[in-house]
Parts: sequence; structure tokens; C-alpha cells
Amino acid sequence: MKNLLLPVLLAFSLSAFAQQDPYMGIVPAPVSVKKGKGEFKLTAETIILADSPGQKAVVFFADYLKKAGFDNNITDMNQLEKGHRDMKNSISLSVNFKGDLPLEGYQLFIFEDHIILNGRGAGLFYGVQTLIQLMQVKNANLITVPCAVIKDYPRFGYRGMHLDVSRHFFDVDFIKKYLDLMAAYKLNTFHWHLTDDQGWRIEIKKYPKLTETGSMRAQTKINRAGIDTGFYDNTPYGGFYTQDQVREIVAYAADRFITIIPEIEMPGHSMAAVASYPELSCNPGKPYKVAETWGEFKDVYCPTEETFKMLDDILFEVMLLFPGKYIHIGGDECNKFAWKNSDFCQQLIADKNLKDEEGLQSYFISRIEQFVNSQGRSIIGWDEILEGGLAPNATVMSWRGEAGGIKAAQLGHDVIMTPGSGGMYFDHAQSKSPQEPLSIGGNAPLSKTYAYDPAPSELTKDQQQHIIGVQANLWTEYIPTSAKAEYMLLPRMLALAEVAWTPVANKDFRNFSEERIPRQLVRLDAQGYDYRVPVAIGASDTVMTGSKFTIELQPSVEGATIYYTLDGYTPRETDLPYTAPLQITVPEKMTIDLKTIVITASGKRSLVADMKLENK
Ligand code: TNX
Repeated sequence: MKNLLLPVLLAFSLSAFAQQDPYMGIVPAPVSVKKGKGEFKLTAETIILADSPGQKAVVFFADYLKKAGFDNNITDMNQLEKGHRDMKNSISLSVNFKGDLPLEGYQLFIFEDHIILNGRGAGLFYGVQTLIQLMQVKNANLITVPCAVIKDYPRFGYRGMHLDVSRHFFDVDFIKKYLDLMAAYKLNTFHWHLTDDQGWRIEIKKYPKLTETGSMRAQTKINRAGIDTGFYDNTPYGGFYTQDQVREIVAYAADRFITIIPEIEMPGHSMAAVASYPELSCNPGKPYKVAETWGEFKDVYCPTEETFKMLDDILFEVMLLFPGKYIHIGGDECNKFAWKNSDFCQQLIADKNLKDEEGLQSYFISRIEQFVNSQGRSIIGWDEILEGGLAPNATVMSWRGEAGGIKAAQLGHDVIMTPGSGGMYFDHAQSKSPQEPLSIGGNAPLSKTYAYDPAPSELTKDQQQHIIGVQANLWTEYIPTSAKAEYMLLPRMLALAEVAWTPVANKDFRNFSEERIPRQLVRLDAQGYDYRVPVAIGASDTVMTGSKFTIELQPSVEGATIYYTLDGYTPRETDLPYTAPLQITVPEKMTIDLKTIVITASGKRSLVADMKLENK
């Protein structure tokens, strides 16, 4: 990120967008913003005061300034005489201030001659994130911050982003980059999907074969046909995190007030583990291999005492690495074929008086829950864990729509909403255009993600309390590169942030997509993120009828250029740039094909939007 900040923030200052935007470009939109007049000027002389200089938010802020080329030291406020908090040309970061703030909340006062930021714990950190979003680096000696008073706190305590590192592996540097992004937009929970059929990605000392064998697959399916057809890349693929790397990532996240929830999948999605230790399956004699394609597999963990012992051991090591309250135990898509055909399982169902294989699944999850609870932690499972009866203390992640979440909340269980139908699946395409890259299917445009409300009206006020938050998921079957992961993530993750943080009354898609997203994207550009460039504001794939048209467009990214054609060809940078509203007259019985593309200053390109102007 070093030295990249300068051009981004310079671009910011050229912006006219910010002037009309009631939220001053900030994402997620705060609870309350009162714009002031004038600006604060941060220079080498500015004094940075903190009453807790070691607090992570303070350290983060000092680091940020350093990277932008400002090495102002932090002065310990406690060593100053009383009444010096608002000294001229100072920024003070305080955890000891009068008055209460909601959990994770902050207050930010930006005056012309000083800035005060109040917040406790994560609150101070989120105040710093807002302050950074407002800062405009004018040159190597001057940052300006527009005057304002901002009061802010989150709507939900759980604001999650998931990443599947099994289907494709992402290295430590990328995970850190992902966490940076989450922190900048006030997300606080990283759901790390560490195991699945296609790869076991976390070192477990007691069971080394999990990574020796389970982290490698012989090849990967490349197309999206059915499970048994299609072609493979003939290339071995693998990767895993050592325990040292996991500790490093956990600490990195904690420095950004992000808790990591590790997911160890069971009883299904376990081919990689079964291939490493076939005794975990109901047919230990069968030859197994780490999965090379996607979907549901028939072989799963067998609920033997040996399996439970091994899973407890694994979870024990996992809990030593991850200090958070929750351990995600998966629970989704457990195929019952092997259990139906296993004498052992059928006998167990009879012995334990279980109803059927769903009852057996419930028994499985409850056994694991007992162990996790005995270690002082709690389990989260996908909504299938409701089938056959919910384990007593489990939190449910509702992914197949909201029904599972609603049912769990009615039963008095905590719930995290993450429905694919609500635009929370970032492996779905971002539009219906055939120009979108390969995705798993489904359509989740930015507007759909943005519109999602995790509090279902079917629930009473009390039951609503069980909706502890919301999450979006990034499954990576068709995401083999980090650039594509960023492309699928951005800008939808910013919409997620607003769903999770911003009060419903402050949400406004037009303001979000037309005023704030263009600013945020140019900022992400300079920080080295890839993203999907939205088509020009005002453009879309449509047919319009009439004879005279005035087409007004706006770039979807600040500083970007819109190029267009009227001849049916795909526009590129050699075509006409859009500079003023287009006046187009369509002769009778003719159709004019207006095609537009947005190309950013960094060279990123939008899809081509095709507007057919038809005079019938
Ligand atoms: C379903 S969401 C799954 C994942 C897939 C995903 C693809 C969930 C709990 N299970 O294993 O990757 O669909 O969208």
C-alpha cells in the first residue's frame, strides 16, 4: 500500500461528488453526519494525542499516517495538563471521555483547528476508519479533512465475511489483504472455511496426513458441467496454512478488531479428511481421493467413537489457535447414502432410538457440540443442523433462504443471516450479462445485496434479538485467482457492510451507488484491489422506444472515462469519449445501438452496456 495512498487521495480532492452527498462518501453510511464549514489541515506540525497510545486503533492510525508519508508521533495525553485535549492543530483519540456510546460506537468532531475522536475498543477503531475515509492527501505535506460532526454505531454486532480456501487456496498475504478490506468497512467477523471435499487447509499436529494427503488434489475440474462429465486440468493443486501462519493471521485480524471463526466441516464435505484417514468413513476399505470436482459426495464421516475421538482432537487443536467464542462445524449438505447402507449406522440409529438418518445427523452434531461446549466455546452450523433436531446451544447460519433462520430464532437460538436468495452469495454473477465471468450460477447484482434486510418481519421483537447479524459468503469453486476473488467481492462487500452497519432509515441505493461507490472504487484501485467496474450510471441493457433521446451518463468510478459507439461495435478507448449528454435522433423504423463502456484511470473496464434506441 506504501506510497499508493497519495494518488488515490489526490483523486478524491478533485471530486465534486462529495459536495452533495449527505454521507460525505463514507461507507457504510454512519448513523448521523452533520457537515460543517471549512476543513482541518493535517501537516507535519499536527499533534496526535491519545489517552491510550498502545490501543490498536491508535497504532493503526499512526501506521496509516506513516504509510502516507507523515511521521507525526503520538503524544500520550495523560502526560499533559488537563484541558489540553482541544489544543490547536491536534487530533485526539480518546477512550476516556464522558458519556456513554453504544457498543462499537464513536463520535468524531472535525473542526478547523482540531479533531476529537471518542470511542472505546472497536469504537475508536471504527472512528479511525471513518476519519481515514474523509482524509484527502493533497500533497506530501498536507492532508485535509472536511469539518463535520459524526455519531455512529452499528446495527448488528455480527458483521461477517466468509472465504472458502478449500476449493481454491489463498495465501497468507491475500488473507491479510482481505482482512484489511473488511476492517476498512467495519466488518468484524471473518468466517474461514478451512476444510472441504477438495482440500484440508489447516495443519493439525496430531493428524499430519490431513495436510500431507488431504491438502492436495490430483487435478481440478475446469468447466461447469455435471459432476461426472467435463474436463480436468491434469495439474496437482494444493496448499495449507501452518499453525504458525494461522496464529499470525489471527493476530493480524485481532489488531483490526476482527474475530476469526474457523470452519471444520462435518459430517459431510469431508472427502479430503476421509482420503487422508479412510477409517473415518463407513467403508474404510474403499479407495478414496481428495475431490477433484464440485458438489455433494456420498462418502462422509461415520459416527463411530473413533471418528468422534479424532474430531475432538482436531477441534481441540483448532481451539488452541482461535480464541473466539465460535467454532463453525459445518453441517451442510451431508449426503445420507453411506449411513443408509451402513449396518453400523443402522444399529446406532436403533440403539440410540433415533428416528432416521436425520436423527443421526442431529446426534452427530450434538456430540460435537458437547465437546466444544465443554471447552467453553459454542458451535455454529449451517441451517441443515435443524434437520432431526437442533443441538441445544447451537447458532444457526441461514443460507437456504431465511426459513431456517426464522425457525431457529423462534426456537430461541441465535441466528446469522446469509441467504443466497438475499444477495449474500458472492459466488453468484453480478449481472445477467453473458459478459460476466464464469460463476456458480445465480444472480446477485449490487442492488440486490444492498436491498437485503436481515431482520425478517415474521419474527416478533423478542425473536428479532436472536438475529445477531449478517454475512456474505465467497465460495471459490470457480474462483481460482485472488484477482477474481476481489472481482467477485467488490463492490458487493461494501453493500454488505452497509446492510450490517447502517440503520435502515439511512440506506439509499442511489446515493450509495452513484455518489459513494465511485469514490470508494477509485480508492480501492490505488490500494491495489481488483473490482468489478459497474457500467456507466444511466446505462443498462435495455430497449427504449421513441425518436429523440437525451442520454445522460456518469462514470461509475471517479476519474474514469465512458466511451461509446452508435455503430453496433464494441466500444473501446479508441472510440468517442462521453463528455456531455448525447442527443440522439433515431430515423423512423430504425434502431440505434448505443453501446458504452467505462474505463478507469488504472485501465479497468466495465462490461459493455447495450441500449437499443428504437423508433418503431
Ligand atoms: C452450497 S452454502 C454450499 C457450498 C457451495 C455453495 C456454492 C453451503 C453451506 N454449502 O458447499 O460451495 O453452495 O454456492
